Amino acid sequence: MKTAITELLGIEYPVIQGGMAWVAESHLASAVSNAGGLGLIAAAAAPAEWVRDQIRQAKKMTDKPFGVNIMLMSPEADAVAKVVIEEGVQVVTTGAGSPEKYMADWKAAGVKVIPVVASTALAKRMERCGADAVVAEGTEAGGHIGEITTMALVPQVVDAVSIPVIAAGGIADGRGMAAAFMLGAKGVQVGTAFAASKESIIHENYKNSILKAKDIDTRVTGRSTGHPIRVLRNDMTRKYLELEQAGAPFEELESLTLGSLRRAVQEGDVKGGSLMAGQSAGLVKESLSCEELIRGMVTKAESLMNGAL
Ligand code: TUI
Repeated sequence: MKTAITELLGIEYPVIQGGMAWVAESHLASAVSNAGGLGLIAAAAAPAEWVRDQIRQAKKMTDKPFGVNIMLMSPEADAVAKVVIEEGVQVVTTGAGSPEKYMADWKAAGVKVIPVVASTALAKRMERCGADAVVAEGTEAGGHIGEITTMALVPQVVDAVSIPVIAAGGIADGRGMAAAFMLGAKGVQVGTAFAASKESIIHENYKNSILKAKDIDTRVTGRSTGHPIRVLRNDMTRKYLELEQAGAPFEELESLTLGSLRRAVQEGDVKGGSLMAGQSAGLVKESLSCEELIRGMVTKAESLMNGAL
């Protein structure tokens, strides 16, 4: 399946993995890359040396291209921005901010840069400062989100820029992939379905929560604090949303979520943890290998499009 994204990244299928904090580490990233997509290691708020180690681990497990996702609100972002250059990482995706200040150094080092955007304004700014492509991420996605739906955002970003656009948010199968192509995207970013995949290292409890989730089971915490985060509903979100509704101070809300993603991923705390997941969780019914997932998506999308690509 050849598109501007497979050509840009030198990969077989136009499927990139979401940069999921605590979830997207070297095993998952190398599995996605070995299956013909683009795997990503999520730097999240981790120390830069952890990211370096993960890059080296991934290189041992795959000889295909993979990338690093940099969360721009992290205090380690400057250090991680250097590590990706030092380690010869081929692709960087970014989230939760604008990567403008790193762009010149990355471009000079030959790193392909694909910022995740949630608006046409940021997409245009990213194109102007040299981005190779953008991920247009709709509000259906898990984790930190924007306001606009994938269906409305993707074609508007496609019209706003001339670089290739990757659609994200709510895509977990070949139908979503075909729909994304119809909106003008040249690739898709998939998060939740990879988090639930066989190679994903997340705790079984977290995986099972994704597999059991129904369409209406996600909630958005932190709208009032300016950091909206989509997660699966549980005791934590019930408490959080009650407090948020009652106008609780920022510190009290923060105390509920501090360390909560790590507790979900590593300890399987599905009651008090932050089970970040997108609205596509209701579509994810079994834990497939990354290869089964990608092959299945691509085969279905191709048959739906009937050779239209
Ligand atoms: O970044 C994500 N998703 C994430 S990051 C994350 S880690 C985190 N944990 C706790 C609090 C905050 C973050 C979990 N999930 N997706 C990409 C994304 N970026 N979605 C939306 C945006 C975004 C939003 C505003 C990008 C830029 C932006 O404004 C930047 C500007 O300067 O205009």
